[in-house]
Amino acid sequence: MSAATLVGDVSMEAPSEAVWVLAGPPNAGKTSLYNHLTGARYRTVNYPGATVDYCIGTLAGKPERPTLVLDSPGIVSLVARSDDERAALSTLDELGRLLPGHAVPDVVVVPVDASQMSRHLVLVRQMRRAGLRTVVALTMNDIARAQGRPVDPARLSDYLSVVVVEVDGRSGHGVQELRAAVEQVAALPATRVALPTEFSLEQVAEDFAWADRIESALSEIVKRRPGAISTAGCSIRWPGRRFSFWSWEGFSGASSPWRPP
Ligand SMILES: Nc1nc2c(ncn2[C@@H]2O[C@H](COP(=O)(O)OP(=O)(O)O)[C@@H](O)[C@H]2O)c(=O)[nH]1
Ligand SMILES: [Mg+2]
Repeated sequence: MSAATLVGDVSMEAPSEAVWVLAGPPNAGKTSLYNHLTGARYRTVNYPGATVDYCIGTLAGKPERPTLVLDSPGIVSLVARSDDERAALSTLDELGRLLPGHAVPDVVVVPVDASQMSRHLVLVRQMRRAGLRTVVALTMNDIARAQGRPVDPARLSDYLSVVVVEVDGRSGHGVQELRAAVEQVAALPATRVALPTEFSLEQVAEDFAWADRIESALSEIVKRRPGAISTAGCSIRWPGRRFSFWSWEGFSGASSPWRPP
């Protein structure tokens, strides 16, 4: 069997299928979401030239468009530091090597751990900058809530200009809403994807400062208005309504979409 061949009954020859890739830091909740989205059915797949295994399965239920869901190994940034990370990142810009007919994922679902926001947000920013269609699944908000600093998904969505859906990776609460949001984003026109090959120190510093500002702004809101944040369900900012989802202008530097609450 060639390295790119999927094991089992998942077809490789259906380019009409959508592909959603779960990508993000280790322990952010990727596999938990994968299990909820696919009904925990999976096949393993091996990226050509690498020893990294992925889980791949089909979106459970009866989606309008048949959809493959891919659970990839953890990454902390879009510039690889190891072979495993390089292989994981290949699913974002060289997906065709794994799934012929698919150049890039239709949507990248990024779990963001609400209890460790700033590191995780930097990755989301890099993904947006790379042109990837991204939806944030806000996980671990139960932990952030227990720590007295829950994250308001609606406000986070405003700051990021990305659709944000709160989910609980253990119970699956919010996964139906996540799925609906991802389907909407998947229907948007594709953009050119270009992953960075390196980062300048200035860029990294600026990205972290940006993420810290968002984290501080979110916790300021909790301090000023304790109990004001909706803690149930999810919040979705549908593309095109509150922001121009795919326009990147002003997404970095002085004209960042971040604004104080
Ligand atoms: N408290 C809490 N735990 C979660 C949540 N989502 C996932 N977990 C747990 O976090 C751990 C890491 O999750 P996993 O899906 O394996 O993360 P991955 O490394 O990104 O694939 C597991 O023990 C999950 O049960 C969540 O929303 N809240
Ligand atoms: Mg995992």
